Amino acid sequence: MPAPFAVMGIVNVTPDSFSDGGEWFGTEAAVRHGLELAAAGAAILDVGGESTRPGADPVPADEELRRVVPVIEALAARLPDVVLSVDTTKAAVAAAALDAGATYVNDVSGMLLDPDMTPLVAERGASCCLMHMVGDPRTMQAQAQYGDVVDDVRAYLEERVAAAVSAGIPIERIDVDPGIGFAKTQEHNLELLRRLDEIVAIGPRVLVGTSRKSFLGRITGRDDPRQRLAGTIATNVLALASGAAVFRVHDVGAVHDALAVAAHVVRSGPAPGRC
Ligand code: HH2
Repeated sequence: MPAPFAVMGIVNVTPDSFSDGGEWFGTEAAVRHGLELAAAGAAILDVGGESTRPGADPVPADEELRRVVPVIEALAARLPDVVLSVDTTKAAVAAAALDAGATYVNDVSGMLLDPDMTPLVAERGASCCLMHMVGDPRTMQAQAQYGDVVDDVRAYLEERVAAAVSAGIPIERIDVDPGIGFAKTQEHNLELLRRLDEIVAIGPRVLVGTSRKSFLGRITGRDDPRQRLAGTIATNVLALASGAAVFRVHDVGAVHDALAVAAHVVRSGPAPGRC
């Protein structure tokens, strides 16, 4: 039986990502890291060339392309069974990544920042993740204001899914993500995880990205993001129990094994579809 979850390994080709900025900034190091993550159990590799941490400066499209395209090309040649995702909000970057071998577009703006993104994903038959965020990474934390955060995120994602489907993206190719840490306070993040089943009820596969994020450090007192693996595992296991299916993480091996064990306890039915 295939795993009832997919681990998405993070390959940040950036100098400034919040937890591993600069570690894999260079084609060779990033490709080596991607190969290691695949060997550790990643079914999807998410290659990004622009940090989305709060306050991050935007990266011009040509620079983002220069970072991600050679990495995706090399990984596609070496890993035919791994889904390659590009983490971008720019259609030009997504188009070049799809040409280079990616088949999945992870757009933290829910395909709202670039009007060319939805038609591109539809035309190219790609899969995608629609994430909830308000504003952009420079401004988002000031916009963490909701009536009921779960109701508001759910309504937003339902609207983005409907727009994507009406533009021609089949629903089976869409994942949704509540956007942990994006325009959210500590309590918003915890409430979304507590009531994740309400996001799962929207229908598409749910992706969660809690890996090493600051809300974990606020609870555990771990200031160094690399010290937040235990918190990452706890949140991913709880999310699996609530019905999430895709887990975006830095520490693939440990999270994969934790999810594999948890899945044997919480799920006995068939896998929820593609990776
Ligand atoms: N989080 C980050 C980036 N992309 N995509 C999705 N779908 N969901 C997430 O939660 C998510 C995401 C932030 O993490 P990271 O890539 O490690 O940091 P940075 O944006 O600083 O590169």
